[in-house]
Amino acid sequence: MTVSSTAVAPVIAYVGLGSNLASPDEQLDSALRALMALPDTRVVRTSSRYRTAPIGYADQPDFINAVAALETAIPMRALLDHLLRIEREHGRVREIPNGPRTLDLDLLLYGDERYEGPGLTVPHPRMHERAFVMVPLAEIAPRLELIGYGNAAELAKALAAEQGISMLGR
Ligand code: PH2
Ligand code: MG
Ligand code: MG
Repeated sequence: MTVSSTAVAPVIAYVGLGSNLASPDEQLDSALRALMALPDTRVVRTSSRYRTAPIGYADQPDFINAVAALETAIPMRALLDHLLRIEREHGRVREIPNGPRTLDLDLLLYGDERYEGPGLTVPHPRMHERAFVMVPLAEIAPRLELIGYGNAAELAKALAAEQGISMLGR
């Protein structure tokens, strides 16, 4: 399938980054370079890195997580295709759902658009319940409002108190 890449008016998109295999910090360094190389895109904020306990499937190493804000004119589905390509270029293989991975890039938000289609729901349907997403997101966008769930900083504070997460710095 080909997805139209005709540039759209720039939006701020938020991307969640995660890795728990094969030198996670280097995976995130390399993934950020790949995001910076995207056409019609500027990486405008990147959060600190966080060490986070695995959620969903417990028997795997801790993750390193972060969130990046992109100002991008790439249409939403084309941006998803880029994220999946970058994951593949980092050796991502899809085995166990929620299982260990070299690189996970999740499209969390795309402007204020709401979208439900094959393989993609925006806003990301579980982001509001995950400290490993909300804490780095709130670090770079504390005043963001998640429709139906409230303010990013307040959500992050509540989730951080109940799930394991610790800041590692850059
Ligand atoms: N990603 C998942 C499932 N569980 N847990 C942590 N701590 N960090 C993740 O990025 C993560 C997870 C599915 O993508
Ligand atoms: Mg994910
Ligand atoms: Mg993913």
